[in-house]
This record gives sequence, C-alpha cells and structure tokens, in this order.
Amino acid sequence: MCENFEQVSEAVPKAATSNPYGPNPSDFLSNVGSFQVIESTLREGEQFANAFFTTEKKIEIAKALDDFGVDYIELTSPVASEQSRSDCEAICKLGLKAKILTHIRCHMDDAKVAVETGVDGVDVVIGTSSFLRQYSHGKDMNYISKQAVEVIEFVKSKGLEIRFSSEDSFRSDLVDLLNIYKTVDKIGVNRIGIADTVGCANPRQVYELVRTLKSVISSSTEIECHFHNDTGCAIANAYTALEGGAKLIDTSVLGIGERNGITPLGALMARMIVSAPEYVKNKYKLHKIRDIENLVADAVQVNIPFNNPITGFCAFTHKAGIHAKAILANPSTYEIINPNDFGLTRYIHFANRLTGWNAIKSRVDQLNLHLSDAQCKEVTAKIKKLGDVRPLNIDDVDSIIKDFHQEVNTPAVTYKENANGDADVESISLEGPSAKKQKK
Ligand code: HCA
Ligand code: CU
Repeated sequence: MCENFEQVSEAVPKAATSNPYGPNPSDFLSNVGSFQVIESTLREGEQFANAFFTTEKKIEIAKALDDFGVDYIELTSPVASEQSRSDCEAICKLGLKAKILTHIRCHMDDAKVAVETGVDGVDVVIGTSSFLRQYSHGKDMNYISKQAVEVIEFVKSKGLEIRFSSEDSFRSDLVDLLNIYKTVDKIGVNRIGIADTVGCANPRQVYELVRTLKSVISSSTEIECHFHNDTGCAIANAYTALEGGAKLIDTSVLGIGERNGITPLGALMARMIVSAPEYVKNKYKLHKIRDIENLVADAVQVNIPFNNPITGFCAFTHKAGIHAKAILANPSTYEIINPNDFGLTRYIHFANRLTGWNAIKSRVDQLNLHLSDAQCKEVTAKIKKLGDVRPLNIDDVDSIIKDFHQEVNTPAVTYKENANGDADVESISLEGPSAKKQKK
C-alpha cells in the first residue's frame, strides 16, 4: 500500500426508513409531505404565447388533470370573454373530484360574474408592488384593502372558497404586504396567496417570506404560492415554500404560462416524489403524467423539452460505461427517481464511444447471443474504435456484435495433407477471431 495513503472510514448507508431528502425536522411547519396542487393550465397556461384551447380541449385537459389527482383546477376569469365564461360553466358541470376555481381581479364587477358560474371557489388577485400600483391599476394600499374586504365578504356570502393574493409579492413593500394579509385574514379567507409574478425570487427569500406570513396569519389560513420561472427557480421556490409552511402550489402542465411560465406539474412531481415518496405515489396517478404532457404539448404545439424531468427523451438514459455498469448492477447508483413509478423505463445508451463492456454485454443478451466476458470486451473495443470515427446508432452496434458473433462461432478448421496428397481436417476450433489470428 502507498505510504501516503490514509485509511478513511466508509459511510454506512442509512437505514431505509430515513430519507435524507424528506422534510427537514427543523422546518416544523413544513407541508412537504402534505402539499396540494392548484393546477392552472387552464388559467395561467392560457396566457402562454401559443395557447388557444377550444371548449372540448379544455374539458379534455380538465378531466385528465382531475384523473391525475390534482386538488384544484383554476380557470380563466369569466369576464375575460364570453366563451371563457361559458367554458367555465361547462367545466363546473362536469362533476369532477377536483375543486374548480376561477381567477379574477379584485373587483366587484368580476366577483359578481364569477360567483354565478358554478365554481367552488374564487382566486382574487391585485397588484401590490409599487410598479403595478403606479403603472397598472394606479390604486393605493388603502383602496386595495377596502376593495379586498368588499370582494372577500361578497364571495364568502355565496358560500364559496376564497383566496386573496398579492401580485408581484416579492417586489412589494413588506409592511404593505403584512398589513393587507392581516386585514384579509381577520375577516377570514381560506387561503392567502403570494405570487412571484416576474420570477425574481430565490428559494431563501421565499422561505423567509412564507415563514414571516405564517407568523402573522391565523393557523387555519393556508398559504398558496405561485412562482414564475424567469430565472429558473420555479421548482426550487415551490419546494422551499412548502418547507416554510405554504400548503398549495400553483402549477401548469409543462409550466406553460406568461413568458416562460410557472412551476411545471411534472417537474414538481419529480421533486416531491424524492422528498415525500409515499404521499406522492398514493395521491397522484403518476403514470398519467406523460399522456397529460403530450395532450397539452399537442394542444399548444410545442415539443416536450429534451431535458424535461421525468418525460424528457433522455431523462432515464444512461450513457457512459461507468454509469451503465453501475445502473445494470443497481439502478439507484445513478437514479434518484425510479422511472417505473411514472410508467416509464430506463435506457442504456450503448451506441457510443463512451460505452463499456457491461453495457455491450447486456445488449448481447438482449440480442439473444452468447459471448464470453472476454469476447464482450473484444467486441466493445471494436465498437469504441468505430465510435471514435463517427456517431453510432443502434444498428451499427448490432451489426458489429452480430458479425463478431458469427466470426467467433464459425469454426476455425486446419488441414493436413494425407498420404494421397489430399487435405484432411486436422482440427476444428471455436476459439474466436483473436485465437485464429494468433495461429497465423
Ligand atoms: C398575472 C397574474 C398572476 C397571478 C398569480 C396569482 C401572477 O397573470 O400576472 O393569482 O397567484 O403571476 O402574478 O398569474
Ligand atoms: Cu402568473
């Protein structure tokens, strides 16, 4: 042993019951293992550049989301257009398990139309940042408070759920925010919402705001969070919001929404199955996620991104020889998510120069051929050699394997001359091409 080598103790794998990615005990308000989804493909998602949903498509999407198991489905405001109003009514009549919400401005005109549609609840929003107060609706915080109280009391008087949210929460003055939330909490709301409308927030800011809000609202009021993805934090922000004690996350399928959208439903499931596996597997029909994403991708004419969590074409593809070897021995070596939980399968990418003989051996087995380990190593070397020259496809590899297999299974025959001067068979061997080469 090398003199400079210092022996280190090996980490013993933790007991199967302790999940290092589960809720952190210090987050004593955490809802990581009890979160709910407000699915907004049919509201925020309608604001995606390519989106146009016919009534039939909305119904198909609503049914698919309901079947998947989302808790709420949020629909475009009925005052947005006449068709939006009648589509909202049509979806309310479907009798879905998920509660149906519509999303309105904090205005009595909108609220009066919303409560007549048959929805289970109303999500109310108003801009509170100085940007929006100055350049959008032009109202001050006193006006916002008065308006909020009137709309909330009205919606509640109709026996519907009510959520009050500030738009652009992370660029709003904290004192203003706490005041407005305290006001609406005092009169009673089911949920208060915070929205990262421009996608500027980072996970720590989210955690802090959620914890601060938790400390000023009553324990029966839940916190709902809405995160835009402009800086790529929408999934992480959703997760830390739950750690901080938020209960509900707004999602859309593939994350579609204004600009580059919000927390994607599928990606949130990827995050949450790692942290709360039993809860997620029991609550949501995870194997439906691919169909739902395809449904929405088709409807808005986009492709599923190649690097999408779960459904990206290479999400469960293992390439380098070292990875492939370990995956074949135990998939947990390089997978934190089991593709089977989503009705999917893993794939070993063996047609490339980074491949290793274990991956090739497994391909040989799939082809129902028989090669020894030494022979697999030999054919792997051939594959890598060609892989250095040009990209390979599966057919390339399969033909190299098949040619090699045929070669090693073609008997090497040697002859000797008999007394009559004719050739007699001296020996037949199946030692493979390298053996043959050596004899020459
Ligand atoms: C918008 C509004 C909103 C509302 C979010 C919410 C946002 O379209 O700008 O009601 O929670 O991102 O602020 O989607
Ligand atoms: Cu939004």
